[in-house]
Amino acid sequence: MTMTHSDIDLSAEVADALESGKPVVALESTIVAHGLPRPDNLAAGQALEAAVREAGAVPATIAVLAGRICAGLTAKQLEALALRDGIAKASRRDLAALIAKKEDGATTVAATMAVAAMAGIAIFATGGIGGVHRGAETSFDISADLPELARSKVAVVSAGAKSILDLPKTLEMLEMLGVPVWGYRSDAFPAFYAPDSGLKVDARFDDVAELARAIAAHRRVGAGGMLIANPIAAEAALDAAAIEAGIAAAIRAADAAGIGGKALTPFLLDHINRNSGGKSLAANLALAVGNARLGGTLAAALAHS
Ligand code: PSU
Ligand code: MN
Repeated sequence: MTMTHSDIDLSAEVADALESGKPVVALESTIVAHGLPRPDNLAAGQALEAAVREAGAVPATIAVLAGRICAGLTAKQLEALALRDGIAKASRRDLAALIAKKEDGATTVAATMAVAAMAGIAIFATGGIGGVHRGAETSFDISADLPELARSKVAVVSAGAKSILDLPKTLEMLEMLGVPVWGYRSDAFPAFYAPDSGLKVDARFDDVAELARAIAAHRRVGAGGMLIANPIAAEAALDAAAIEAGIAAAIRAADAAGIGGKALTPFLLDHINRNSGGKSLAANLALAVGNARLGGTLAAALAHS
């Protein structure tokens, strides 16, 4: 019998999978509620779950609903998250207040990792992680995703991070925090819409079984999580210079509007999406689905190892 956490409601399917050792992949809800525009965000949430299933694993989308942490949402719950206005963005530190006030929250990478670790889910797939923002040397704006990667024993499959962030500083912090950054079939750390940021991963894995063995080994000898970098497929990638102009414009608009704190990342993502004529959205969907598929494949390999 799997011991469940008293604040977490597992769906029947997720509970059954965890109990019987079947592969499970955690998915975040901030990407649905705050990372992608309506109505595509709902289709994206559904596509992520479908990709995990096609890879042979059970999806556990995580969110806080009326003060209960839910792992595994019904179709209706996912729909409400995607289509409702004003749902809170919940990082690790926000979970307790939402529980006490019986409120709703969409979980970020940090909060989703925390919940996955509590529920015993080893693999989590998303689009891109938060990190060190550009200008952090004066703003001190560094995502709680980075310390969470050092803390929770969860492998996070992502396409790297968007260059709304300072990618070299983000990788420096991951090194400092002892978080391995592993490339799936890539030597390069990807830059979300583009497969190569010009920066390197710590180790490259071409074989899923070998990568699953590394995850299992880090769970034994490491202290926290791992970042698996899965570059966007070449046919879905965008021109790096064109996307950089959109990112720079988004950062200027945020500066001009005085946007900071937890509102900054959603503001930048929305600005980029609105100004890219649908191209960034298609790429975002493609890379996130690719990550969900790899997450499912990895979870299956881990379960059978
Ligand atoms: N980057 C993306 N898409 C996203 C996010 C980041 O390309 O949806 C979301 C994730 O949920 C991530 C969060 O955990 O933004 C980071 O927010 P902050 O920078 O406030 O920590
Ligand atoms: Mn921040």
